[in-house]
Amino acid sequence: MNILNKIIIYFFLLCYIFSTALGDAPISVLPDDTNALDKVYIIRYSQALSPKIVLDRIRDAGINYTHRFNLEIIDSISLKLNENDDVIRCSKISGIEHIWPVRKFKPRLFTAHKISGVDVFRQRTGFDGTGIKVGIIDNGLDYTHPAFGNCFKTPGCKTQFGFDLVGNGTSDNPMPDDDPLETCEGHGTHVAGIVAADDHELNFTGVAPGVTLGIYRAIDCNSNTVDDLLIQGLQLAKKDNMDIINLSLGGNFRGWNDTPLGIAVNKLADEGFVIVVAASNLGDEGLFTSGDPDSSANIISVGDVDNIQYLSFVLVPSSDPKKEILYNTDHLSLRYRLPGPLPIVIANTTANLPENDGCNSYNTDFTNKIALIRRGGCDFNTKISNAVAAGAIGVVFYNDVDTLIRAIPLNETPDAIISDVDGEYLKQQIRENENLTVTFPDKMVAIPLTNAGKPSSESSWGPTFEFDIKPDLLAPGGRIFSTFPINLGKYATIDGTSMAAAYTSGTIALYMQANGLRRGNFDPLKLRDLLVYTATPIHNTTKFPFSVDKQGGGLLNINEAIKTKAVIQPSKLLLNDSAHFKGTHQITITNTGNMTTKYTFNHIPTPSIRGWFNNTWVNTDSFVIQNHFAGVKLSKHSVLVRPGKTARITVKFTQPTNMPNDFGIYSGYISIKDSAQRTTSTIPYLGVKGDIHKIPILSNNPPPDILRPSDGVVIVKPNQIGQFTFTGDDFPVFEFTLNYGTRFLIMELFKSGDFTTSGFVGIPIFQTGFSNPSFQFPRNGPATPVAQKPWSSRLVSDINGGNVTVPDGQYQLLLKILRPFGNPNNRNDFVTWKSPIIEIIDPSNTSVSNQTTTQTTTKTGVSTKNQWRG
Ligand SMILES: *[C@@H]1O[C@H](CO)[C@@H](O)[C@H](O)[C@H]1NC(C)=O
Ligand SMILES: *[C@@H]1O[C@H](CO)[C@@H](O)[C@H](O)[C@H]1NC(C)=O
Ligand SMILES: *[C@@H]1O[C@H](CO)[C@@H](O)[C@H](O)[C@H]1NC(C)=O
Ligand SMILES: *[C@@H]1O[C@H](CO)[C@@H](O)[C@H](O)[C@H]1NC(C)=O
Ligand SMILES: *[C@@H]1O[C@H](CO)[C@@H](O)[C@H](O)[C@H]1NC(C)=O
Ligand SMILES: *[C@@H]1O[C@H](CO)[C@@H](O)[C@H](O)[C@H]1NC(C)=O
Ligand SMILES: *[C@@H]1O[C@H](CO)[C@@H](O)[C@H](O)[C@H]1NC(C)=O
Ligand SMILES: *[C@@H]1O[C@H](CO)[C@@H](O)[C@H](O)[C@H]1NC(C)=O
Ligand SMILES: *[C@@H]1O[C@H](CO)[C@@H](O)[C@H](O)[C@H]1NC(C)=O
Ligand SMILES: *[C@@H]1O[C@H](CO)[C@@H](O)[C@H](O)[C@H]1NC(C)=O
Ligand SMILES: *[C@H]1O[C@H](CO)[C@@H](O)[C@H](O)[C@H]1NC(C)=O
Repeated sequence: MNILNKIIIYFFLLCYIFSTALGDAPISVLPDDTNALDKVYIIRYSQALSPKIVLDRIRDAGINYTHRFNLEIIDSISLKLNENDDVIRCSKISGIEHIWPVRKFKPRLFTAHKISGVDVFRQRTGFDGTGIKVGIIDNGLDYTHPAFGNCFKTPGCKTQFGFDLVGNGTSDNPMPDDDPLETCEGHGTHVAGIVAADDHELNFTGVAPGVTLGIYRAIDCNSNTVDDLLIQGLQLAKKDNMDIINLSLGGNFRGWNDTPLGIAVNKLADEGFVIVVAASNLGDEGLFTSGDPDSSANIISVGDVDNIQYLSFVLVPSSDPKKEILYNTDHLSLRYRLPGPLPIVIANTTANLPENDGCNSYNTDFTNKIALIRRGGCDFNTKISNAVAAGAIGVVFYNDVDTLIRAIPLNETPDAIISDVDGEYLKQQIRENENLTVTFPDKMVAIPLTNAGKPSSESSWGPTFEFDIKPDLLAPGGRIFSTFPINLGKYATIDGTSMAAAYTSGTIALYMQANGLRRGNFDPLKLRDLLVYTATPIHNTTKFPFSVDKQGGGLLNINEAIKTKAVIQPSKLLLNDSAHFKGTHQITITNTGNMTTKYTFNHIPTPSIRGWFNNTWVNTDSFVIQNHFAGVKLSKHSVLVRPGKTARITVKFTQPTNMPNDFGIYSGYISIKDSAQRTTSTIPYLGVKGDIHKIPILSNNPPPDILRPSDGVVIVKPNQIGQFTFTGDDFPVFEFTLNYGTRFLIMELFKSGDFTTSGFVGIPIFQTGFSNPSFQFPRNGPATPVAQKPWSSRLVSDINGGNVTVPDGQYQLLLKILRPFGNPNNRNDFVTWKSPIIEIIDPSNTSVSNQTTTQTTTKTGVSTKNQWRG
């Protein structure tokens, strides 16, 4: 390394200097401390070592720890340490290569079917997934449900593998045991049902009822999980030799994939496992909301489409056994826990009901009765709690407007909603007969959905920060009926990309069985490609499909996947942004059929999506959708290909001419019609209009600032002075808004006004006990406007990697953010911000400053302003 380079790195990546000079392992800091488990870390070691050697070295260094898991697939262990600074000591141990805090996830499981030809395929072929092993990493399974045979690991049982990584503990303090039975929450039972239910009671089957299940319980009863549990789940699924591994976390939009979880899923995909991951459920939050690990390159990321219909149920009043009142519910607990007949009472008998019926506690006694309550005024759960407190065993809501809504949120108490008209009818019946009862018979009525077969609103928009097309495809996920733990109602109807991922896992099982595929005898990436180009683009209007950015290849289509005899590479054409525009692509098509065929090529454009206005990302409802299309030139319009032969065509794209350079997305498909097989493949393409490198990655609206949590004072102006004693809440919180994800962000402290080496003081040690560099921030946007980093102690790491307490005095923070596609060794690739002056004062002498803090503004509601979505 030449001297100049050394100096540049010294200036711009001080912490790297001490990592490389002293061999310390980099410690990644999370963008938000609230997402980390306290003092729990994933520690990656060099491949030559083993967990035991590393644990010995850590103990020999005098560090106390509690061992959590060995994560061999990523050459790592996870530990809980005793002291904050133990992590810094760990980073100095030889053989340790990287340390990550363990992130907490709150998978958005329930942001609340029959489409895509699976029925037809099963009827026609008789395939049901027999012989294929599907590993489900979720929150367990109520295998006592008749749909799963009330068995576990016994001969002939559907569930042959499994483990409980959480046990009677929580994700923070797991107490693993052998039995992944789950009766507390329901998500795992629901997705397992979508894959594999075989229920003779309601004649309900999952997509592939013949598969063998492996159930790895890694999410606790409060719907929390953490990285190391999920990775451990992946590892067990690998050990049990699952063919398909399915994982879902509708996470925060980080769009990067070199997190521990991202590394783990890519590794398993490389080893031949099919990994199916739910796209995030952030569809409302605009462009670039692909998550982690669903942004990983080699996995199948699945978004969802709404079902064509959903199931309503009926209740019958004793006054008229022929009267069937339709009710909707997310889970069928009225039917299965309270079939009736049960007395029903009007909860509030006041004549003119206020808006907020049931929002306060009752004086009446509803013991062993169903309470009839009007909707409105407060949330359903509040009303249910009040009714339950008065003794009610179930609640029937009636609507306050003239419709029947699809569902009400899940609750432990059996509940349902009926229309306002039926509500008034029931009230009349009760007034006429104080002993009126209702029954909840076993009857379902299918109600069509208006958005049937269209992409669901909750399904995230891509692309990834590196312009990959994600999701890869869509599958049914909106309003999906499936199994549920018996004690929670036995069946439920739920929405989400999780359901779509489960649906895809089941469909892949059918495909694998039909083609004799097993792990090891095929390339999962080629299978992913096949599913992408045989998926069917979903049309919004008769002319145009929805943007590729929403639907990837389109709706999963097993019949096309089975039928096609075209092997096409690549399955996605990535055009990048305007600065790195890649306009020329070659497509190869191999005819694996036994007939000569003619392939005919066409261009199907999709409307452009713009979501960046006034220097900020807007939410999806403010998108501008226009007919800006790429120009496409094909080297041939058709080609004859004999059996076993390969054709090549060249596609030359030009960017849409009339589209502004404001980071909008243009996209479309190249379709390939096969005359002999009568199949059509579609290859999605996508580009970003504009130069993302030039995006103002650090927003000036709002500008970065320093916040004092104790009084909400915000210090913004460059020459302002913020005084801090670092006692109690009196410390600075750095706030900034990122308009794009960054791979690398670092904060350094300098003596006020001196940003040279001589002014360098150190790198602040943040709450979780260690210093920068911080990797991989997501972008901000209306839903998560600001990133915050609280610096709560006076500690910084110094040039030797040791810690020092900053003496009283005046300092400034330098925030450095690597631009998109920037080179961390090039100073010009960083955007920087110099903070207002931070004056550290002795708490015993609070009047040392000669200058008073001026021009401050006060923020209210500080703590609510920046919660990263979990
Ligand atoms: C480790 O824990 C033991 C027992 O709790 C304690 O005696 C010892 O001082 C601890 N060592 C360190 C380095 O913290
Ligand atoms: C800082 O260093 C001192 C002495 O080297 C050590 O006692 C202390 O535990 C360290 N604290 C942190 C947070 O690293
Ligand atoms: C977990 O808790 C249940 C109920 O309290 C108990 O029956 C079971 O034995 C516990 N399991 C383990 C492994 O401790
Ligand atoms: C399930 O199917 C069987 C045989 O087709 C039929 O007899 C039974 O009534 C069905 N049950 C339900 C709940 O539809
Ligand atoms: C019942 O309605 C009356 C007004 O009509 C209201 O004052 C009272 O709070 C309601 N009771 C409950 C428990 O909501
Ligand atoms: C309701 O039931 C109670 C108790 O069984 C009985 O005393 C009362 O007469 C009944 N009321 C009517 C209207 O049938
Ligand atoms: C769907 O088409 C309608 C009518 O042209 C258009 O207004 C709307 O923006 C389109 N939606 C999407 C998501 O493309
Ligand atoms: C061609 O393939 C079809 C279906 O794959 C098969 O039925 C047929 O026998 C094959 N024909 C020849 C000549 O191999
Ligand atoms: C951009 O800002 C201008 C001026 O405040 C406003 O009129 C316009 O509606 C904004 N555009 C969008 C898309 O928000
Ligand atoms: C405060 O004023 C004194 C005397 O005027 C000066 O020596 C000192 O440096 C000042 N301190 C600060 C923090 O500005
Ligand atoms: C995989 O699919 C969904 C979505 O990722 C996820 O919620 C579920 O837990 C996973 N398990 C199964 C079988 O699908």
